[in-house]
Amino acid sequence: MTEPAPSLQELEQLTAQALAAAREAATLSELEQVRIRFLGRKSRLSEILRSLPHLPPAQRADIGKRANELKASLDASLATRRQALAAAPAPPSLDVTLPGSAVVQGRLHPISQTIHAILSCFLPLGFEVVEGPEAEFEYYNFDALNIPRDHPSRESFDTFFLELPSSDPAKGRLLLRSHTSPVQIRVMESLKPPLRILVPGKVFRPDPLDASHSFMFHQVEGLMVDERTSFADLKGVLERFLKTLFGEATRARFRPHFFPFTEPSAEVDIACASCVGRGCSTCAQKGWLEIMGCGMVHPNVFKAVGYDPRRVQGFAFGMGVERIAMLQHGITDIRLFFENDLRFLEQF
Ligand code: 2U9
Repeated sequence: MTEPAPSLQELEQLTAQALAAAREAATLSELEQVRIRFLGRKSRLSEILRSLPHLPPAQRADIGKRANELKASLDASLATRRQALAAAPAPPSLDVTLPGSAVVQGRLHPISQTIHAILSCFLPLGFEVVEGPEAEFEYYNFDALNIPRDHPSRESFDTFFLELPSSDPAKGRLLLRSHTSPVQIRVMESLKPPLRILVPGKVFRPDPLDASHSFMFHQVEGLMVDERTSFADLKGVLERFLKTLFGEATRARFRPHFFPFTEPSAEVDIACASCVGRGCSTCAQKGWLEIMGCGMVHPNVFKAVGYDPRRVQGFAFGMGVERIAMLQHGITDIRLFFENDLRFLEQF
């Protein structure tokens, strides 16, 4: 390919371009690119210098002189710029003066926070935390807990059956557990007394969804078994728990109740802190708030796990976590916990 004939005008343009590029190079590697572009073997200047012998003698002297001047002045500018860049401190790769980007900090769901608060009340009393499966055999959810097939309280819970073949047909079908109590049965089957355990977890009941009911909620249950565990121990432990969770001024009362798995059984109320017993909307004008249920473990439950009810006694208790979290925070609708609305969750 024949190149265009060089002219003095072209050399002037090249000079201006090359010197500007050398001045503007911001790093040593940019400067090297400038050198290659304007002085390299494939550069226009090298081409011009190579073409000198073929130029008419009249132009050769002028073009040759100007081309060599360009080469010399570009060499000099590159050298000056190279020295300046080498002496300058390297541009910082991290600008510590820039404003930082905020770290979005996560937090525990309010229900998890309340579960932790409940568990930590019992840990100093020697209780340990155990968890178990949410899909449970009928045997553990009902029979071992003294809830026989024809018991009315069984009918209202045995709905969430799983369409899975049971891995142990002798223990019945599989269903979503209606309480965490089957975990205590599993623990007693594998450990000898004495034991003190706490069982937090999700439970499932066929309740229609409204402001105070959900088909899924959380429980914390507890169980203590020893050779001489009495109802006095039960009262002492639960009164300590309620004072630790709700404040030392908290007063509790135990009302007789019925549960199939405990005998005797009681429901536990605390004096309403909002109205101090006078009656208000929080306590439905009763002055007392129902907080939990409890009782002495039924002898049939001990028999089911192979404990001798003449040698050991125990107490058990259970509470709904959402109800307690609602009382702690003044929340009036349980559904808020499960909607994943950050405007709600970020308040806790
Ligand atoms: C075993 C033996 C006994 C657990 C107990 C309660 C009383 C109770 C309710 C509170 C509100 C359930 O979430 S709720 O609706 N629970 O009142 N639970 S005694 O008794 C047991 C558990 C396991 C082996």
